[in-house]
Amino acid sequence: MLLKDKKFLISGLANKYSIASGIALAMNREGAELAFTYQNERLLKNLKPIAEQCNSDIFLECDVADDNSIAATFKQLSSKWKKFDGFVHSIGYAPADQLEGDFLEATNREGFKIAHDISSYSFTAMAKEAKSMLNENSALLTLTYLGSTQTMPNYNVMGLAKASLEANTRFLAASLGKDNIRVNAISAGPIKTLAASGVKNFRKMLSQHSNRAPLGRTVTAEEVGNVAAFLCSDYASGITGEITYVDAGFNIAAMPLTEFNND
Ligand code: NAD
Ligand code: 0WE
Repeated sequence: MLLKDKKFLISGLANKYSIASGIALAMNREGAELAFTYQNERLLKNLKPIAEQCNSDIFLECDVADDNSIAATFKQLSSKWKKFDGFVHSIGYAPADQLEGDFLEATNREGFKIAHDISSYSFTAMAKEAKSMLNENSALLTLTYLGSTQTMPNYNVMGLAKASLEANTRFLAASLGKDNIRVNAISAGPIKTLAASGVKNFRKMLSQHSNRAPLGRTVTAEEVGNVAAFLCSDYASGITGEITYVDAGFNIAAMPLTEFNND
């Protein structure tokens, strides 16, 4: 039991396919007590059954676009938990028109601002509000994607926002190190979640991934969850500011070996 006697707040669980859902189930399996945030009323009905599976009855509405909402969330949490051991930030968003077509054509000031605000600043904002309630040895975790360092069609301004989120992870790690709070990110391979469902040619991307990845397949939210549980546990006490890839090895392979097999 990696996370026995630890308490974590999970954000970004929109439905059972969410990466946050795989993370919650793995962390609960490892003994963590969990609380959840949800973006709006509409998503609460999807969250409840999974929270129940995790024996949690703490659901807090939190729209990370709004500082008051973030502050209210941690104030409400403090009436349940005086102290806790960290949170998982599994939130990303850009307006749909930013994620289609040529980068230079698609990107505009408002889309850029929203992508960076919701997908990167919100991690800092949550850390600010959580800090006074965090135990020593706490761990913060966020979810990023390869589009931060490599180009690809359509990911566009989200790539820039993920680059910011990864730098955010390092600067938060530097800032919170003196309090013995660790901050890490998981860079997950593509997974068919709600956020991916609107994306054009996503199925093609999944099959390209399987072709190039050394493990010859995609990854599951459960596999991401297992690494999340480790990074949030005391077994990872020496790891902070790190981006850990959970992508079946895709990021290390420049070309698929299968193309050149002679047999
Ligand atoms: P998802 O749609 O299940 O989760 C995205 C979450 O962001 C939702 O729960 C949504 O409510 C939340 N959100 C958006 N705007 C918000 C706001 N203003 N306030 C509060 N919450 C808000 O999709 P997912 O794929 O599980 O995404 C989770 C994280 O994983 C994101 O950061 C995403 O970029 C990242 N990621 C996803 C993949 C993938 O292929 N699915 C790969 C790598 C990284
Ligand atoms: O980070 C993500 C999802 C990001 C995302 C997706 C949406 C779709 C719906 C952010 N904002 C929105 N806004 C919407 O209105 N991923 C890593 C999954 C993903 O999204 C892509 C991908 C991959 C992979 C978009 C284009 C190309 C590849």
